Amino acid sequence: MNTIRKALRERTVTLGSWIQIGHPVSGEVLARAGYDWLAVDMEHTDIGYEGFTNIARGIKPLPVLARVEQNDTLAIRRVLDAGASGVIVPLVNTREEAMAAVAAAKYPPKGVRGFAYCRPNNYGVDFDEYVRTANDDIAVVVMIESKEGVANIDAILAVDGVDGVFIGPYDMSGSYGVPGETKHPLVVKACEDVVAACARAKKSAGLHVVVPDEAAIDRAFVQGFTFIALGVDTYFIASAAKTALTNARECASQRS
Ligand code: 3PY
Ligand code: MG
Repeated sequence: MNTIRKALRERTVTLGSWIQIGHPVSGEVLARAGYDWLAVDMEHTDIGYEGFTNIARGIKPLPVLARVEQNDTLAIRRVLDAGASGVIVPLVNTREEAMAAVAAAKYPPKGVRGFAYCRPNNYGVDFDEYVRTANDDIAVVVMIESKEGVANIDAILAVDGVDGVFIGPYDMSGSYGVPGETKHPLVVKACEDVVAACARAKKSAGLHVVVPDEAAIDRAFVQGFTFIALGVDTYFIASAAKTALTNARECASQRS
């Protein structure tokens, strides 16, 4: 079983980060920072399959997950064929949607993933071995980011093949009528309900700590999340660039 699926199933803490820049350099830089895994966001960016494949090449051997653009059989198949260690599937609201995500990620008879010579089976050289192990290796994480998803959380977690869930705090806040207020009591309560359901189902609870300040990271640990994405490559650049400029302006004003 690949390290990321094993960690999800054993509920061990892993720390990842989030890629929205469609160039391999961003993945290389984050991979060398020592994260346990990286996720490439194909839902909210212009990163396509070619971009994903090139980023995955730069990240290797670190596990790379794809946040696919939607819960779609072909979208999931294509990132797995490009070498994703697993998928993070947005906006999963029901048991049936969770079942569809799992089916897309698994070869028959468990699912409907189509067979092909592709990057993860060494373009066919290791086809038999890959087909034998892929269903056990590929991680499936479904995103809970709506009121409906929270209401159906037990049924979603009961789906065989769902290795964990991942909360999208911003969409969650929108769904509860408090857009952007990720610390609003309604959103906090929704997160707590999801974590409690994960504990009951013995599956991993994940969170994207989009702005990873110390307080937010601590809150994620206290709440019981084990699968945690820290920041976004674009946000890291923006915040470090701003800090450098603020420091420089402060130095300049003290000298004038
Ligand atoms: C959200 O906050 O909705 C997200 O999808 C974060 O990744
Ligand atoms: Mg979202």
